[in-house]
Amino acid sequence: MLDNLSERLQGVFKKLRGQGRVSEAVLKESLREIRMALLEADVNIAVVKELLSKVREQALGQEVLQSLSPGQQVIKIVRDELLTLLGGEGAAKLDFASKPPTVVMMVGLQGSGKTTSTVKLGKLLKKQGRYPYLIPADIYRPAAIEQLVRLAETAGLKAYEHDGSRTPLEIARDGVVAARKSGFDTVLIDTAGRLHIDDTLMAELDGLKAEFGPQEILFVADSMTGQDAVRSAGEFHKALGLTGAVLTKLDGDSRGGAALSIRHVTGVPIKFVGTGERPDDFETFHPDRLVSRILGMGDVISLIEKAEETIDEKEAVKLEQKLRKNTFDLEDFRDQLKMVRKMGPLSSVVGMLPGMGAVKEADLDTGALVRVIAIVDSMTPKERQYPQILNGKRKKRVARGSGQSVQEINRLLKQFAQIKKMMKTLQTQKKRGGGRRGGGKLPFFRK
Ligand SMILES: Nc1nc2c(ncn2[C@@H]2O[C@H](COP(=O)(O)OP(=O)(O)OP(=O)(O)O)[C@@H](O)[C@H]2O)c(=O)[nH]1
Ligand SMILES: [Mg+2]
Repeated sequence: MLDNLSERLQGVFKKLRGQGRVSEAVLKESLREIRMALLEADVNIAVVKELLSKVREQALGQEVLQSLSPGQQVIKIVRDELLTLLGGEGAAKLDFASKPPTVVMMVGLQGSGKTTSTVKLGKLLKKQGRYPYLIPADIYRPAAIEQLVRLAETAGLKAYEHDGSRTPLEIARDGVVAARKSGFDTVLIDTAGRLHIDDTLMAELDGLKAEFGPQEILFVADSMTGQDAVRSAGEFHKALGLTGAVLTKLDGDSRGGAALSIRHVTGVPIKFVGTGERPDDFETFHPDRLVSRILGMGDVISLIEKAEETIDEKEAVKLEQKLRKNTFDLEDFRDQLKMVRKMGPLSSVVGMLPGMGAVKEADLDTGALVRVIAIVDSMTPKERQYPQILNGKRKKRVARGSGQSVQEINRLLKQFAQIKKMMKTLQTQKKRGGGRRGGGKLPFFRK
C-alpha cells in the first residue's frame, strides 16, 4: 500500500537531497510535486492544502539547522508535518476500564472488515495477556453470527453463541453477563453493518452505547474506499462519538488517502490497521512508522517486532554472537532465511526494509527462498563456512544436488557477499553509536 505515494515522494526528495541550497523556484516545484503525489493518493484536498501551506511557511522561515542540508531540512519538515497529521509520534492506546469488563464496540459500514477485525483484535489482546470475549451482535446478515463464532474458534478465542432470535441489545446484555461470570476482562461486540448510515442502525448502536458505556467505539474503515471511508467516519463520529478507527485492507492497493486524512478530518485517531485476511494480519498503528514507510526510511521497527514474534531467542543470541565475531556463514544465512519464511508472506516483510518499498510482489516469490535454501543444503559444512572454497567443480556438484544452475549459485554467493558487507557496515555504525532506535541492534537480532 501507499507504494505510489512513497515512490513519488521519494523521487521529489531525491532531487532535493542533492541541492546545496534550495532556491524558491526549486521549493515551489517540489511542493507542487508533493501536492500532486498526495492528491493522487486520494488524500483529502483540505488536508493537502493545509499540509502544504505549513510546509511552505516553515521551509521559507526556516532557521538553518547546522546538521542538515537545506534539502534535508525540507524533507524533515514534510516528515514532521505528516506525522502531526497522523496524530504524532506514538501509538494511540486502547482505553481499559478500571473495573472489568472493558467493552469495545466495533462499528462501520457493510463489508468494511468489522467481524474480521473483531477477531484480530481479540487475538492481539490475548497475546498481550488479556482475556477477550467476542459477542456477535449482527442479527441481520445471514450467517454473520456463525462467521464470528467460527473465526473466533480458529483463532483460539471464546465467543458468545446464540441463535440470533433476540435483539442486539438483549444479546449483548446476556453476553456481557456471561463474560463477567467466566472472568473475561474485555468484551468485543461485533455489530451489523449497513450500506449507508441510517437512523435505525444509529439508534441501535446508540442503544448499545447507552447500555454499556463502552470504553471504546472503534470505527472500522475500509481503506480501499478512500475518502468515502473518511466521510462515513465523520458521520459515525457525529452520531456516536467514536474513540478510534481501525483501518483495514491496507494490504490491498489502497492509495493511502484514507490513512492520511481520517485523523485530521474526524479528529479520531487510527488505533489499529488490518493488513491481510488472516487473524494475525493486524497491528497497532504507529504514525511514525507509517511516515517512515512512506518516506522510504523503512519500517525497521515493525520488522523487528514481527521478527521477534517468530524468532527463537537462543537462535537470535547465537546469530548475534556470530555477527559480532564476523563468522556469519552460509549456514547461518540459510537458517535466517528459514526464519524469514516463518514470518509470513515475504512481501509483507521486505516492504518494511529500508529502500525496499519499491520491490514488487512479483519479485518476491517464496520460490526464490526455497531455491536458496536448497542450494545451501547441497553444500558441505565446510563450504557453507568458507564459501570462497567453492571452485568450478564444487559449484557443479552443488548445482546438481540442488537442481539449480551454476549461475544461480554464483548469484547467491554474490548476494551473500553483499549481505555480509552490509552487516559489517551496520555493525561498525553500531559501534560508533550510530544505530537506529530500538536498542541499536540489527533487525532480526534484537532481543
Ligand atoms: N485483504 C484484506 N481483507 C480483509 C481485511 N479485513 C477484512 N478483510 C476481508 O473483507 C471481507 C469483509 O470482512 P468482514 O469482517 O466480514 O466485514 P464486516 O464489516 O464484518 O461485514 P458485514 O458484517 O457484512 O458488514 C472479508 O472477506 C475479509 O476477509 C484486511 O485487512 N485485508
Ligand atoms: Mg460482520
